[in-house]
Amino acid sequence: MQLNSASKQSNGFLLTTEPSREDADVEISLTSSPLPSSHGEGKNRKYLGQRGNALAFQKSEELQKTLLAHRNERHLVILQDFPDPDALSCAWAYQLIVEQYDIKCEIIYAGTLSHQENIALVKLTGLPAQRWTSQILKSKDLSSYQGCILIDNQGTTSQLLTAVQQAGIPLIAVIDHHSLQGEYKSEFIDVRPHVRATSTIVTQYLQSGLLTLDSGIAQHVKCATALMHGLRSDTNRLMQAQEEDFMAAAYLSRFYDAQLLNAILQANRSKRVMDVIERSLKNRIVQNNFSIAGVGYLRYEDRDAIPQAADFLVTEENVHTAVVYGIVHDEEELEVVIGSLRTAKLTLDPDEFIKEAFGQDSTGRFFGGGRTGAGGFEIPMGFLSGSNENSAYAKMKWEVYDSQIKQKLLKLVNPKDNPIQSE
Ligand SMILES: [Mn+2]
Repeated sequence: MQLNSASKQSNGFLLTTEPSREDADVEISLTSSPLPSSHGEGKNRKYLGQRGNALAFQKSEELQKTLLAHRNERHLVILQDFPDPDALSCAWAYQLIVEQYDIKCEIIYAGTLSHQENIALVKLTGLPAQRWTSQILKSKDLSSYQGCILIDNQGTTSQLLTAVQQAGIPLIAVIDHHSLQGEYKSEFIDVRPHVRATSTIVTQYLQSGLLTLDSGIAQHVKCATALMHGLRSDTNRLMQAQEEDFMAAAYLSRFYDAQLLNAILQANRSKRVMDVIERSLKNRIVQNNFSIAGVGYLRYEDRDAIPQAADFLVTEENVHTAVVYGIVHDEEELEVVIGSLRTAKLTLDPDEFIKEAFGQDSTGRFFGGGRTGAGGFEIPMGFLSGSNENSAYAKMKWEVYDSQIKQKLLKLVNPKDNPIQSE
């Protein structure tokens, strides 16, 4: 129980609640605060005493209040179906934070850990995330949970949220850095699209006292390492990191295990992932600095090959944006078109681009979205799923989707094909 360390800081919070996001550029020197600082909190303040801190403090205080109101409960942290290091590490840190409030939370995802680095991250750190397939979901008594939390996603990329909401489990918190995807009835919302990684947001919670990291505790060291990995992976190895992200990384550098991080990063790609990258290279078309590649069918567990192929295609000279997509199928003949966008063009907003290219489904839900530098989309194939025993049929089906997606993308890529911009 370390509640007091957080509550002692409430004076510090109050000092900084007036400036809002617009004042993020104003430097606030928290270190000159005359308030008493015990337990080395003064040091923590120094790290946060830069731009963006006011909002971070305010949100940490709000989160603390929310957690106090939910003591002794059981919660579910829902991650995207294919969780990335940013999501996994933040969920873990969140779990450690709420433990202090006697809240038990389980970290769940519906899909699979696809990227070799994610598998290594979970194995090497013992990260407590659980895969809930539809069968497992059915076997669970959801009435034993009093709340759910979305971290590094807003439910649009998770199959689990619908079931959880149907069970009447209220949304307690949304913590994310993707653009706001809709209106949420959540007690606590911290969605900051200008921050490059959710790991930065969660590290700021740690810095403001919601959990005092201790390098003597192995779990803390592993969690800090996971957060460092999450932060690096969402900022293209810090190359797209901004001051706030660097400040968070600087703080984590006091606790993380560099050797462990290195071991996670050493994980090799599988042959099948290499094959998808090869297909993306062969199939790509380059127009107006966009590289577009359909890679055909791939297995569910190799899904992460798509963003990895996009990461690779965007490195070609004269290419600023890459889009790679394919039809991903699971064991049960369920098929979905999945695509990834990577861009180095600062003026291209992946969220806007994907929403404009693919639009919405019949319920008004967009097929995808994005964050700085990256985006993704998922188009369910519904009635057309499966029945690929006949290879001519499978080929035809792929060609239809391939042409349709290309047309939609090329409308935006070639201004001459864009009726809005012609003449
Ligand atoms: Mn993220």
